[in-house]
Amino acid sequence: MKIAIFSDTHCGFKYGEERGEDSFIAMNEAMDKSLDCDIILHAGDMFDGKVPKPEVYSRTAKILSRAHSVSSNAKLIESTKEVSPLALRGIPVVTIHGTHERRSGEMINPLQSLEKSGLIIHLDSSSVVFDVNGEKVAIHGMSGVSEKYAKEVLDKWNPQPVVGAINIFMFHQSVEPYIYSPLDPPTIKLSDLPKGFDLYILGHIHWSDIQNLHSGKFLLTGSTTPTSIHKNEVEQAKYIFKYDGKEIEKVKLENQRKIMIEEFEVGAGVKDRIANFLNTLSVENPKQIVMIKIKGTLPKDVPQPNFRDLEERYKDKFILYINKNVESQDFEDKLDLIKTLNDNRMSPEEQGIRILESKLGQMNCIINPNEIFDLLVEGNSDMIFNLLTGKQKTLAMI
Ligand SMILES: [Mn+2]
Repeated sequence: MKIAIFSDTHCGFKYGEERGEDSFIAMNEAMDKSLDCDIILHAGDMFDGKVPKPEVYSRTAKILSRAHSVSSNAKLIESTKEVSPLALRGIPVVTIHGTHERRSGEMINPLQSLEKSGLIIHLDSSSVVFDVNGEKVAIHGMSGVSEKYAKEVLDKWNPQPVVGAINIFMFHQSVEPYIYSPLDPPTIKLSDLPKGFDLYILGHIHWSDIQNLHSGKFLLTGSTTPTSIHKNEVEQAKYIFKYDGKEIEKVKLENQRKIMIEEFEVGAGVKDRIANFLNTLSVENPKQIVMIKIKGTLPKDVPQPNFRDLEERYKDKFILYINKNVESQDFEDKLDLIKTLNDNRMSPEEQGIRILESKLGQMNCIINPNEIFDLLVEGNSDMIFNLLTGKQKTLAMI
């Protein structure tokens, strides 16, 4: 048997923007490389959003439907949930939903919707068993839940390995030491995972890793495309994985942008130093993602330097982010802000204004945050964008 595994395709990430095609290119390549397998597993965050645009949904559906046009030796023999025969055409695609797709209560998430269209099997604390050329493989899937309930949900479900089968446990959470956000700490440790499975597959975290766990193997799939970029992702390629019941093979995804992260100390000549560095980089196709992180702190009365002209000057050569989307310092600031907000017990509106105020302050913006906040609440984002970029000078409607 051969099982293809990938995850965190984030279809629709930055849709309509310069990187808007990247998620589809990567998922298409992942699908290309999976078509010689009997089953395809997707460990969550197929979509970047809970309610994907029809354009995003249909393009994702089209990629998935390619699995149905190729024959597979996998036959469903047992299941703890109802499976549509439509989902068993060609290579079955077995999925769980992730944090990006989770919706509350009775609301239908996009993976449940794909399942109703007969494109996938969606596991949510449920299991399916296939026969592949006389070998049995059982796939047990726990879709993403709030971290604080993860342990409880797992304990309540209490999945049991199927005797005589290769058993795969697939889930989408933070697990010590694979943590997405210190604001949302895990309740599951690796050692809490149920024993007796041959392969544990974890989505959610966007870099990849393989290690031994209990008497089986543990695979952190990583994403097929970078979203908020962690430094571990810069140091490794993106992969899909193929599992034969014993070994995990890594298959590298080729159509990826190079990513570069570079740090600079704030202070005199920082813009020249960044420009000198950018001039040493090669211009690639597709463009490299270059993340510049400005370190250090300025005295309170010195305004933050503005890097928009640099971004403008290099926009044809790189996808350039200066002091944006970089974790650590930026992230710690947010952490502090959220702690302060919690301590001060402000209303959501006050909290929103406070966050906006701090962002505008960083951009040297002189516009009153209260006024912009009201425009935001009204959904008048075009006008705000024009104000912030200087295209519009007053708050009067144009
Ligand atoms: Mn993800």
